[in-house]
Amino acid sequence: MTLQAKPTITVFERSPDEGKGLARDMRVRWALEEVGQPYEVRPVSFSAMKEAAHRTLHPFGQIPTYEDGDLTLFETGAIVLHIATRHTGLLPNDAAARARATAWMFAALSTVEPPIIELTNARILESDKPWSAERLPLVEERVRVRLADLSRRLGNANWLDGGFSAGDLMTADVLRRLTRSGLLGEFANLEAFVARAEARPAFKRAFEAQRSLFHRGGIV
Ligand code: GTB
Repeated sequence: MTLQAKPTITVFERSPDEGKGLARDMRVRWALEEVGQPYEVRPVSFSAMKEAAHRTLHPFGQIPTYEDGDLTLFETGAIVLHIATRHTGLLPNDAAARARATAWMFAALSTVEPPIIELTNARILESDKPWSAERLPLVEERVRVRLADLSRRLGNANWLDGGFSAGDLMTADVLRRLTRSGLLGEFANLEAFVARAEARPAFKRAFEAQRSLFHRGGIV
């Protein structure tokens, strides 16, 4: 495999979150910053995302994608795991601890994130439906159940399993989506966990990079 100097990621040309770092390129940027790997960014419009050229990179016509030499990846779990595996800094050396950190990545994506996405859908996409007000408390409760379990496991620890890992990065990024919902505020240790993650210099660099892209109007 030939590797180019810098990997390239695709991002929203103009993110609907207006620079709040809520789109999923944020976790990839953050992982790259944590390991000190410089990267290029290729902004993609909503229409270009659905065209054949982009679909060769991403079968579902979404962002982000990751290209490094002849390797192309989609799905942020796979991308962050690839970055964490190829560099030091995001996964422990001990094999068992490494496997547990990976389990937290999967937990973030397949156990914690789905009800949070469902909540966003319920609040935004379904708000005009006649059944929306009745359904919303059910969806909120599903999020609350996950947060309560996560909060119990985290307890007073700084991170989920020892030192900061890709599992914490993924979990914190997933939880960030909730900061304006009020739900995260019900769990003081999770709120502190997200604040601790956002205080990391790598997070700040990644956040600023995506924010400045939005404020420059998507043109790099
Ligand atoms: N499972 C995939 C992954 O983890 O990589 C999900 C990728 C995904 O959902 N990508 C979204 C996308 O490309 C952007 S992040 N959507 C366009 C489409 O499907 O046509 C989701 C997102 C979008 C907007 C906000 N926001 O405005 O706050 C937050 C998150």
